[in-house]
Amino acid sequence: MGFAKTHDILDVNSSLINSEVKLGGWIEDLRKLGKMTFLTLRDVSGIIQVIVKGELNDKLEGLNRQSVVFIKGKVQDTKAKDFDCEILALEIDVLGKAIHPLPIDPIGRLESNIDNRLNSRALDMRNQKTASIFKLRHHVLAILRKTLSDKRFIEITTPKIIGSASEGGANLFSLEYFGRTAYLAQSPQLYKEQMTIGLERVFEISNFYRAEKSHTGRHLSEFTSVDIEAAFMDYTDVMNVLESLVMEVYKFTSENCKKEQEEIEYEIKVPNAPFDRVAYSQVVDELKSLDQKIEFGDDLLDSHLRLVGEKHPGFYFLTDWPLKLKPFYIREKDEDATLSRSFDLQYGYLELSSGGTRLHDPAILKARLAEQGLDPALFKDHLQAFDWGMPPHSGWGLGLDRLMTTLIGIDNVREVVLYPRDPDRLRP
Ligand code: AMO
Repeated sequence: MGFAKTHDILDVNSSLINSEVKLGGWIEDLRKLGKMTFLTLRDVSGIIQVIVKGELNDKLEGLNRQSVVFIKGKVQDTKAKDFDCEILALEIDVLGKAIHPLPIDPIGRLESNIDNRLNSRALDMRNQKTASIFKLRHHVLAILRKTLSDKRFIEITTPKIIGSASEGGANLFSLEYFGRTAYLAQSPQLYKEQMTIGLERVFEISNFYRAEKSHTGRHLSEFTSVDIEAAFMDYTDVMNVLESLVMEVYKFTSENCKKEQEEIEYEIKVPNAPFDRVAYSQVVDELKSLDQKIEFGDDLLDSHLRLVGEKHPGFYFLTDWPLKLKPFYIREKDEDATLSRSFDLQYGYLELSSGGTRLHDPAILKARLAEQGLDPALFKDHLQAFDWGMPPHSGWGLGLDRLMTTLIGIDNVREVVLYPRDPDRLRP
């Protein structure tokens, strides 16, 4: 009979009664009642009841749930209260058998732990809860791309295999590259900055790599980063871009992804804007008033951020960090050179993004590299662009996986990543 569908199940409704349709999908349930079988068939779009009568039942003999079948049938009225119509099967082809026992129950009736689900991720995707998370992720990516394009940002793709450390950090994976050592990029930082000299406003949505031995719900060795860089913008301008992107993501998914919200049993609530802007110095004062041992210039520890997050739940910007805590490319504040034009976007205790205004004067940038103990010679390729008319520019990097966890109210990034990579997980 072939396997070209005439419809996705979502598009089969009572307006098609008496028409013939060809559907392909997976058997979610099989109930035999005498000479008749009630089969529920699921595809990516929905679920429908199929009635199998007479000799056609032989095709179902010994067939397990979750096997993939192709069914030609006639649309008819139904007595089943959950369905608008049903299919009377005319022909059935079994296209692929599911061998039982399956490693997890994809219907989700029997709860499986996250490790078992990740080990069988493709099967887990038939669980409507899991599928809905990835459909939501798809919509988030689409709305991010659309919103940035509307703001005239140009999408770029920078190399992931690089010849030297892009940000000077130690958390790089190295690999053998035709007899030399190469590294996996930890961020597109230097490339996106360089692109502002020709494209002005750029963005990238790609995976990046961090060799950190972190075992938390928010760290992965491979994560998806949304990055922007914009010429002629200051850090406050790119904060506004970030805020409007987050708002668009929440508004779009809350209004347009009702079915997904039902499946994950979570209602997406649009946050209030503008987000608070809280200076680092204010946070230090707040922590001191809570008897925390912290001085201006100290980095915020996890325990600090938990307390700050209790005081500032939801989205807020943490701004104006001490310059010495920031990477070499961040610019100081004119009125106080110990402070930087930088910010993190926080969701309670969770850091979602960091960014700032960059240094665009090559002499100051070289001096800053040296101050931070980095060898300017290693940044030769990058620094040359600063002699070709480098505009003032600002940008940020946003952890997409972390943003997804806030959107759907969970606390483990592994739930929103297809095949997460962490120090313990390299397969499947
Ligand atoms: P930063 O290192 O703060 O900044 O990273 C930006 C954002 O990326 C996400 N992120 C991670 N998510 C999951 N697992 C990880 N291991 C991980 N590491 C980072 C976080 C974080 O806020 N170049 C700068 C950005 C810029 O200034 O443009 C940078 O990479 O959500």
